[in-house]
Order: sequence, then C-alpha cells, then structure tokens
Amino acid sequence: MEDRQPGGLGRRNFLKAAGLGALGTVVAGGMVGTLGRVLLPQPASAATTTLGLAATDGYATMPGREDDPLYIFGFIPVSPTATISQLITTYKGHVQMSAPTIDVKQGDDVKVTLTNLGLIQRPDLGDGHTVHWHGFDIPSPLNDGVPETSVAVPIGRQITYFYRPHREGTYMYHCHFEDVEHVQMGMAGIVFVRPAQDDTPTPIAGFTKFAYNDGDGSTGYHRHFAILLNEVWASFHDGGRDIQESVPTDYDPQWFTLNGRCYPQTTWPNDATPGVPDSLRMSTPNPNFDDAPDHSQPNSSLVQVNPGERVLLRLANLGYQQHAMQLPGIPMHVVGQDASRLVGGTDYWTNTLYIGPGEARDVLFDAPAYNAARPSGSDTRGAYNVYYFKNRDWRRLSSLGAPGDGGAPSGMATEVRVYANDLPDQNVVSQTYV
Ligand SMILES: [Cu+2]
Repeated sequence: MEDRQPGGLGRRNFLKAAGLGALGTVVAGGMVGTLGRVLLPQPASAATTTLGLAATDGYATMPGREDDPLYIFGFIPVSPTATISQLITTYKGHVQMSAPTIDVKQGDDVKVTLTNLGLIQRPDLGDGHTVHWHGFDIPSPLNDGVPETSVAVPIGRQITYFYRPHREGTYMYHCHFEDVEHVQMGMAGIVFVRPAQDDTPTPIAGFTKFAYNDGDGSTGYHRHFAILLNEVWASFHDGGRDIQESVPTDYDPQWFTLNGRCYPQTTWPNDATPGVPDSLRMSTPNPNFDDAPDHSQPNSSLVQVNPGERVLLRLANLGYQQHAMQLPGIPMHVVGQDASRLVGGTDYWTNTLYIGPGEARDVLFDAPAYNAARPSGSDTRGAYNVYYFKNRDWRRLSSLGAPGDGGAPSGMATEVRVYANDLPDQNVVSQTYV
C-alpha cells in the first residue's frame, strides 16, 4: 500500500531514498533527522534540569500608565515541588512580564512543571494554559503545549512537560492556549540550549562557551544576553481587565519592549541582582492587593561588558510586528537564525538586524576599546562608554505616541556599557551588576 501519493514518498520509497534498506542501517550510518531521532535508542542524559512555572495574572507598569497599571497574564518562576495550594496563596495575581529566561544544556533531561493558578481579575474566565517551546523538535504532542492536539492545564491543576533538547540554539516559549491573546497578554519568554561543545576541556579559538557546536570557535563568546522583543497593545490588556472584546486585526501597539520594559527601565538591573536599590526595581502597585507591590518586570536588558570581549545577543521576537534593530558604532555579526547556525558563508555582518514575529537571531559583536577621554556615564562599576541597541523606527522609541522625559527615547532601546575593565566573569545569562 505504499506510494499512495503519486510522485510522493511512500514509506518504502522514503526508506529507499534515505538509503535505509533495513533499520539497522540507520544506526550504522548515524542517520540524523526525524527518522533517526525516533528510532535510535537515546543515550542517558547528562543531567536533569527541573523547573517550575506558574501561570496567572497581574499588573505591569508602562510609561504613561504608572498610576494605572496594565493588566497582564504571564509565567512566574516557582518551586517545582511546592503544592498547588501554596502556589495559589503566594503567587495568584502576582505575575511578571516577560517570562523567566530558561537556560538548558543540549542532551540534558528537562522537566518543566506548569501550574495554573487561575486569574484573580477575571474569575469568570476558565482559561487553561500551556507551555509551548517554539521551534523545538518535540516528537510527543503531549509535551508540545498545543492544546488542540494534546492538553491544556486547567485552573488548580499542574502538568510536567518533558524535553531532551537535541539541537542547540536560541528559541522562545509561550502559552499556546488562545495564543493570539495569551501571548500578547505577556505569556512569552526565551529558552536557549547551550551546545555540548561547551564541555570542551581545552578552549577553541580561545573560547570555552559557544552559541553552536561550530567545531572552530566561530560562535564563541565571553558574555551572553537574552532579550525578548515585543509590543504591547493597550486594547487587549484593558479589554481583558474590563471584560471587553478586542479585534486582533485592529492591533496598534502603544509600547515597544525589551524583556517587558521600555527605555530607560530596560537599563535597570535585574530585580534579582544583589544590592539593587528599590529605586531601580520595576515595582507595580497591584490594585487587587494591599500588601507590598509586585516586581512585575524583573528582567533587565542591560548589556555590561569589558573592552575587547565577544558578546552574544540571544534575540527573539514574540510580538506581531517585524523589528529592525541597530547598534550604532558596533558592527553586528549574525551567526544564528531560528536556532540554526548560519553555515557555508550564510552568516553576515550588518548594521540593521531584521527580526520578524516568532523569529530568533544569534548576534555576536566585539566590545570596542574603552575611551577614557569620553565617558558617557558612570555607575557603581565606574565610568563607561555607551552604545545604544535600539529600534531603527523612531515611532518605536516612543510610548503612548510620545517620547520619554526631556525628549529622550522611550520604548525599544537599551544600552551596551563598555567599562574600563573591571567586570567579573559572567556566571549566568543576562547577569547585571550594580
Ligand atoms: Cu495562557
């Protein structure tokens, strides 16, 4: 019964075309691709990563809406061993935007437990949530987070997704339940897979960390930063809060964000940075609570580097518009696209990086020398030179259609700060110092 599709590949002809007369050939030939992955016995994982995410709602602070926080949905990192009732008591209504960056290693087992805490502002909604790892090879629909083909997590329940990432690169993740709405409401973040080559016992071209298994160190880096590009359209958020419908084709965002923040808050440190003062935290009054304000946007986009270091920007766009990003004064070397290394001369240098919705880019640059004669500013790490990583479109450097204080940029911009030479080695992705 093979060859049911004229001109197509039936099962037998597919095996022939792949040079696979018998399944044993798959193993002997080291066949890669979907067939090989499904059939080959997999080696034991090197390690297991266990993560907890809770899905709920909350409020974020946007420029011009400081006194009227924006209603959001999202993921917040939680203990994977906490009970559902503990999580509801602690986190329901206190979500963050964007979702935490997930850092995993090629070949590891990864278990992500998602708990749906429900929505405190909209108890009338029975929405489920899922975790969808966008761009992954996931052979099991159950773990792919597309509710129409598997399951969603109902309110008050949890599920543990299982992955073993086989391909390194920069990806993204988002909720796939009524995804046009839930993604825009804030349920999106970056997940990346570090390559097995990071275990190299001897440096390759002077590097010990790499974007991809390149074999020659061409994607090596000293520091890496994960930055999620997005837009925020008030109608979806206010309509969600007020039980009003929004028409997605009217999409007309007022804010343009990096990791859920607008400039200059994009340059504030991560909320988790030791010693960060409250004045540099994204504190959001939560209309539903009388207790301490939420830290609704904890993820910085600040890029702090020493002169001469090679820097990897892990970029993903989960907005609904294409963005054109520039880093004036520093050429950008694009070495990866959509979690694939650009090989055979397809890597490119550019001063304008285009990135569409649902797309990812891996961009390397070399930090320039520090120019002591022309400091741009200083912080507790000392004086620094600034280079702006920013949207090319001036309208996307505004918020609510207006520039920032004193005519400064707002919106989709952050800073690359080049210090004299005193930053310690980076321990975690997107590490910030105060
Ligand atoms: Cu959702």
